Amino acid sequence: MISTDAKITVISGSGISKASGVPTFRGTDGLWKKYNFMELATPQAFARNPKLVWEWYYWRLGLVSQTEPNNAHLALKKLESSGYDIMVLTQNVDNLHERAGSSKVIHLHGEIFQRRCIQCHDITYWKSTETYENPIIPKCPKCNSMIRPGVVWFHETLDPDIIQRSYNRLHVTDVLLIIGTSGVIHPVATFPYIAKQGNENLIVYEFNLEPTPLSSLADKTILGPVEKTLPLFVSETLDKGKE
Ligand code: BJW
Ligand code: ZN
Repeated sequence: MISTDAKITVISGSGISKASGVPTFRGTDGLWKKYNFMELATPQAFARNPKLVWEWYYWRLGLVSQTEPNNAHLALKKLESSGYDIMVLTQNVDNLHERAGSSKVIHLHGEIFQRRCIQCHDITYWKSTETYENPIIPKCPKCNSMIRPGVVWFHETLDPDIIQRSYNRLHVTDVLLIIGTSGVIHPVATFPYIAKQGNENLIVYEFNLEPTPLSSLADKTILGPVEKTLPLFVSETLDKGKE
């Protein structure tokens, strides 16, 4: 039972978007089985071969733009609509939480629809009419330098303001839902430990197909596809709230 005045924080990963058709990173059908992250998801890779990196991102932009939120994203929105204070800290670069209607979403690893100039750091977004069929390297309209995807690659630090806002929330959270993440990428892998520090009453639920390194910290790991397990969990939570 989750009290109706509880602050709920979600840490989500690519597993929540799998049923929408967005590939995960690790595992047998993950992106890193097919693609080498050292050649595609590091600043060094972009400096070496920006065209290759952009080709990969155009492919993913096309893919993500065709997807819809699934029942797991919608279940989180249902919790919010029922009056819960819920904040989503997502590692995902897709916008499926927002499209499902969640209003408090922090993108820890950036956003795939965001573009950033490597020189003047001007931020722009892809147009909703874009078809991603012509993978040219975009140029900044302000300074004519190369534009890069607005995501966080390996070896890059997360935005300090985003880290601070996440910490502030983790320190006051009552319930933590860890959803569809392998829990191996730092610094996000440490977030559940930060939430636990000095917060003995914190309740942690994990949703995944399989146990992860974070399972030992969770009060309960709910195994199974999150697009099925989370709607069930939310319905039970809301039903109990009414009793
Ligand atoms: C389902 C499901 C279903 C499937 N239902 N479940 C400290 C210690 C050790 C290493 C480091 C450290 N600090 C930094 C590092 C290095 C590195 C790191 O962590 N490496 C690890 C390999 C150890 N970290 C970094 O580089 C970070 N930067 C940093 O810390 O800066 C400081 C620094 C500066 C200079 C030098 C060194 C450090 C940045 C990390 C950025 C990660 N970027 C990516 C790409 C984003 C852009 C893009 O998308 O294009 O982010 S990598 C990729 O992994 C992506 C994800 O957000 C992230 C996490 O993956 P996620 O979401 O967990 O997906 P999977 O595939 O791993 O897991 C899916 C899960 O879902 C699985 O468990 C499935 O079972 C489950 N699942 N279907 C339920 N239907
Ligand atoms: Zn510029």
